[in-house]
Amino acid sequence: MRDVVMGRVEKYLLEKIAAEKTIHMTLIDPEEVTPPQASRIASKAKSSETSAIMIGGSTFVSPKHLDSVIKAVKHTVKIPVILFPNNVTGISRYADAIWFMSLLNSADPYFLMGAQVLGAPLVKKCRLEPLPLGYVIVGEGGTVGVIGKAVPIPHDKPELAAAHALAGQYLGMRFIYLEAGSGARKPVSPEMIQAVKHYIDVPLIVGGGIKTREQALAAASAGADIIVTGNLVESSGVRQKVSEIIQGIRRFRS
Ligand code: 1GP
Repeated sequence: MRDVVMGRVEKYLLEKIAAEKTIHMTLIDPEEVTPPQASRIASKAKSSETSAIMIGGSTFVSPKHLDSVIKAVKHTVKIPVILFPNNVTGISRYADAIWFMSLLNSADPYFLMGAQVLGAPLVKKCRLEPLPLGYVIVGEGGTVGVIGKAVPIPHDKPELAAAHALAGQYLGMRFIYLEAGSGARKPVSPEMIQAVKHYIDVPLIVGGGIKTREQALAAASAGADIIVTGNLVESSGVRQKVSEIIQGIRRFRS
């Protein structure tokens, strides 16, 4: 049997988390930007010390546009570009890696294993590094909750989130993502992050509705290994806004 070798991006993420405790990633929704805009956002986020760029959204974007956005970002920054696909159409050979994810609380088998079966051969053909991820939707769930036919976990049921996350880890997923939905009014609570973190050993990603330094500090202090922000970079002042989130994370580090 061939050993599963850890890829370059996973190694980079694990080393960064080990060195910095909590890291930040910037999510760019290709539907919301032109390639030059994506490139500017990536450059500013990088200068504010974001660790990687994630690219994906909840609805459809043309493969050609997705390719152009990724190429523009790759041309501008040297940090990893990781696909965050909502479907098979979210795959592009120009990225470095892909969150190879299953929506653990979807009621639709397509989002648990159907899309993955269709996408896996393409991921291999594109030589993308797959990062096995258990994705769990919490609270309002937002657009992704509707598209993914999720049964979102209520904010006041941290033990349910922990059970989902642990099941994901036991199935071999090497990252768990607690998602409150892009633009969520209420981000994942520190109590839920803490409960999940207590159960699992793999890195925990938290995103959805995080907009302030204090929210970033609360998520990092509760145990988030990776904090993702997306909406924040869709308006002006990207550098300042990402810097504030990273200041929150730093306050936790120190
Ligand atoms: C969405 O978790 C990400 O998938 C980021 O959410 O856009 O609210 O920052 P925001």
